[in-house]
Amino acid sequence: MGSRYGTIIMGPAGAGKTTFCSSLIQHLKNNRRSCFYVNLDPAAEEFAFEPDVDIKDLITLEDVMEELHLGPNGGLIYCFEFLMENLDFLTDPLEEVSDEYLIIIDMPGQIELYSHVPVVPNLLKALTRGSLNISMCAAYLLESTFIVDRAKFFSGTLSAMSAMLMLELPHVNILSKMDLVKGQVARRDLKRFIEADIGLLQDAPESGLMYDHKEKFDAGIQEDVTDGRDFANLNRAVGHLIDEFSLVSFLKLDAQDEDSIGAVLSYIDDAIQFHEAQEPKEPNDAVEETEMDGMG
Ligand SMILES: Nc1nc2c(ncn2[C@@H]2O[C@H](COP(=O)(O)OP(=O)(O)OP(=O)(O)O)[C@@H](O)[C@H]2O)c(=O)[nH]1
Ligand SMILES: [Mg+2]
Repeated sequence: MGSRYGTIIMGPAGAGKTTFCSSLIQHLKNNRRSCFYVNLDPAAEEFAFEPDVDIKDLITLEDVMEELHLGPNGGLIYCFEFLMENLDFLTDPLEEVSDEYLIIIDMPGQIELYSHVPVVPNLLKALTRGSLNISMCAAYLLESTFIVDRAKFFSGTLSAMSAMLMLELPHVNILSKMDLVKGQVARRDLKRFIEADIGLLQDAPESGLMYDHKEKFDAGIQEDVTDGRDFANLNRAVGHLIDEFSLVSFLKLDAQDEDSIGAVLSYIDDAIQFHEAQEPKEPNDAVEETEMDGMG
């Protein structure tokens, strides 16, 4: 069991990561819990809560792009490599954090970071092993509006799965911005998305996943190397891949809804065994007495 506890908030650009961090911090405050907020997005500008450690105090994306003539993505990778070379910047303050705190790490939205380059896995190894020994849960956010386009949804699901396999950490997948799809999707359909039901890939005429191709094929339009049947087979294979791992399901999140935040937090707490590590705040017998009073 770790001696420190944390969660790292990941997901594509604009998925609602920073908003979720703010709501989570507010929720922890409301429940008299302590948190330690780390911003690792070197391009982030505004925060509802001031980070306790901010990568921008070490390096900013703007400076890197200007001085090294890098684009935004190359610049971001450079920032992370620089962080790895100066890891004390992050690990020294974390050494001071005790086990009552929830460490919250806000990440940038470039998904290459989670799927292509080893910097994030290496960073997480440094945080979860050795003297820091942080018990860490990865939270991967995907925007619920993706549901409207099933191909987009499953492509997002694959990126969540890729992050999950690469990081080898306890992992929760979260469908964010649920308020935006409320009333637009039938409850039964929503359940299928929450469970990432692969049948959705096969019976989705409106998604354009295979019917568009099939129509063109039937009309003799040969613009692709594949025909509709190949495409359907490919979808089925991708579906089976997701299904066989049977790891991908989603928690629903509406960042404005306190109950929703509380529910997601309890999954994260369970995944890192936060509560098991907490010392009872009062002597045991005092707690028992109060319970007895309540029962009488
Ligand atoms: N309706 C709704 N909008 C949200 C919710 N969460 C975030 N947003 C909006 O989505 C936009 C992006 O939110 P951010 O929290 O900045 O997303 P991010 O993932 O941190 O974005 P990057 O750091 O740029 O990758 C903002 O305009 C938010 O106000 C939500 O639960 N509901
Ligand atoms: Mg952000």
